[in-house]
Amino acid sequence: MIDKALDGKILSVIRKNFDGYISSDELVNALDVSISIISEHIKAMRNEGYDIEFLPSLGYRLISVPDKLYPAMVRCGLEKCRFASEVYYYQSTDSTNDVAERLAVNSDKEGIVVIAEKQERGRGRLGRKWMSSENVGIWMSIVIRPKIDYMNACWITPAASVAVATAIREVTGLSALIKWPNDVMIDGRKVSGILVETGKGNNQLPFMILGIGVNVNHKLNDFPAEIQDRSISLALAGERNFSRLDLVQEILKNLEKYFNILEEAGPDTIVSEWEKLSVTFGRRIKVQIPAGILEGFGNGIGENGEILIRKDDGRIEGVFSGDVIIE
Ligand code: BT5
Repeated sequence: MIDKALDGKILSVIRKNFDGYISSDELVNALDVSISIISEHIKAMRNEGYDIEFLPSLGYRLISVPDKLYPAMVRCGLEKCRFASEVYYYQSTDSTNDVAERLAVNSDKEGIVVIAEKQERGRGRLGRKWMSSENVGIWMSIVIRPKIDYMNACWITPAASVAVATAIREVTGLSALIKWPNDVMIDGRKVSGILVETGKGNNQLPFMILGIGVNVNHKLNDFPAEIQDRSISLALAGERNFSRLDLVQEILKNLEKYFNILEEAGPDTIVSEWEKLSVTFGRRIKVQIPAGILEGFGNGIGENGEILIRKDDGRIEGVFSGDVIIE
């Protein structure tokens, strides 16, 4: 029986020496297990797509990792990140939010991460579908237990949007912007969506599930025809593929950063980052609300996370739920 946790340890030791070799003796000393167990693991890892070279005179060297979001790779270097305490991986599942919720109900842990290469029933808000093609995107849910009071719960989605847009900018250099309430856009098309759901555990402790979808290496045909004109992937925008692993890790690091700031200092930083990244700030927009359509100029975000619209009569109106349409 292969102990998968050892994969992560082997990876982090070999990865530290990314440019060089690590001898069998050094691996044995660092991991405190026998060389036969280590070589058995390395064989299994090669079968999963890791390219690990071995030269008898020098030892092991990591040449490349597979384009998969395996837990050992996601956690490598993030061992202390509060949003990567446990990582669960599926080739395919219904919705990572549902899996995360089942795990959260029986646990009091924060930072349980569920990742799937494909979702059969990925969802957005209000029962909408989220298209989750296989092996090209990030379909991930994180159990969060933010230490904030009820009044600040409205900042969870903006904080997550800032974290995702910032991570995309850092890894790809692309100009990702935020469209209220939960979209990340590039070139006016949606590249990422965020879905926050709440629940209560068997221990009565409340939790939130932060579901994040990012279109990474999709070609146009990976999107169903009905959303091709509104969607984009990072690869389509940047004209090259990007590492989903780098993006996942950067998103988790930025989530930790912005949630820590939110908890320690309140929403001011989230508001200013959000306004810097907002696609609607100062632009003419329409907002679809249950009562119809509201028109005006985007005027930022209010103190309870609502979008502010300056109407043509000069009055400012706040909208708490709806969808923004940019003219
Ligand atoms: C969202 O909802 O944007 C939230 C999406 C959250 C998806 C993640 S993936 C991991 C986790 N597990 C889940 O089951 N969900 C979360 P909303 O704002 O309601 O937008 C939904 C709309 O976006 C749809 O009605 C489509 O028009 C459009 N859409 C669907 N799939 C898309 C995609 N892959 N890329 C761009 N737009 C898409």
